[in-house]
Amino acid sequence: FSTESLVRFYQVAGEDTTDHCHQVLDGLQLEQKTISPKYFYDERGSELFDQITRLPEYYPTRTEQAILELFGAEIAQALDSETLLIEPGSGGCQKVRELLQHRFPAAYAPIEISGDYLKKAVSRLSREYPDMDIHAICADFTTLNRLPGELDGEKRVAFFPGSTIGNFEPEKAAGLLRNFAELVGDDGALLLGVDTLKDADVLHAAYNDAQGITAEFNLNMLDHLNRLIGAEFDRRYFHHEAFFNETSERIEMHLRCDRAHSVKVGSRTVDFQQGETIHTENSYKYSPERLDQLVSRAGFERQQSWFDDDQQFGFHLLKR
Ligand code: AVJ
Repeated sequence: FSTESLVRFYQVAGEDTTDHCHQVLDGLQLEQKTISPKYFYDERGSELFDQITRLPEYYPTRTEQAILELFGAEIAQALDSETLLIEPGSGGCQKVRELLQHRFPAAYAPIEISGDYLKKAVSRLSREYPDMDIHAICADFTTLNRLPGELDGEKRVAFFPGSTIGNFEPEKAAGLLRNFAELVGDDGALLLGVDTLKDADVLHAAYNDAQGITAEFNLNMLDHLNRLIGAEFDRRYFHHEAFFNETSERIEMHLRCDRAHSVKVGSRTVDFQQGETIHTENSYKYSPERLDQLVSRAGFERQQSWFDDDQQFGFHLLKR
């Protein structure tokens, strides 16, 4: 008799050619300068994102939470035949608790790139859910396409909340979902949390909050890169911009340069014109039609959906 569940750790060696300096320089060489949103998230960035999720204007996180609170039991029931729940990018394993409390699933496999974060989250979970097996996988979920062999026999469902899928351009988003399809196998499923296409003013406000936290989050990327790759960005020469791109149905975040100057990045110098921008993030908002397009491109079928009353956010159960 044990009061802690069985925990296994898997360290999946990534192609650690993640040379951040080269990646960043490649993006700054483009006609439209671009830096990946993954560089938002140093410790300060994660803290700022946490603050964003509690802002009055930022509806996605609290709406998603409300849907899980309202329909968690029903969702867990719909997934009842699955035995293993996989969560790519699980972070602190907070959201999944809304499913776990309904005694689902028998086994949980969080996939998280930060090993320390993963270990802490999992040791807490194992005490709270002593009956559940935990397979903690330390890996980059964007490149992981198979699970440790011993998990092959389980019937698998992936959980991908937070509208993280919205960060990926349509082609990449379909590729990522196809990757998840491989992870869950032929009779597997995917529970996907997606932000809905809605009134442009509501979207605009969510990314231009009155307290300026989103602006700080955006600018913090420059400080992060200064530390990470020894760049010499001066944040005083840039300001936050976020707008809804109607054609692409996405929020775009940019850092706009207020005066011409040059920035040392590693061994190179990057020139900035006054008024040009660094594109730091896309956040796609999905209409039902666009979502179904994406889902079918990835080889899934939408089986069931759960929304809040205003259809601001949705969870979608996708089957192969
Ligand atoms: C974590 C990608 C879902 O796109 O809304 C919040 C990130 N950026 N405010 C989003 C974010 C600016 C967020 N996601």
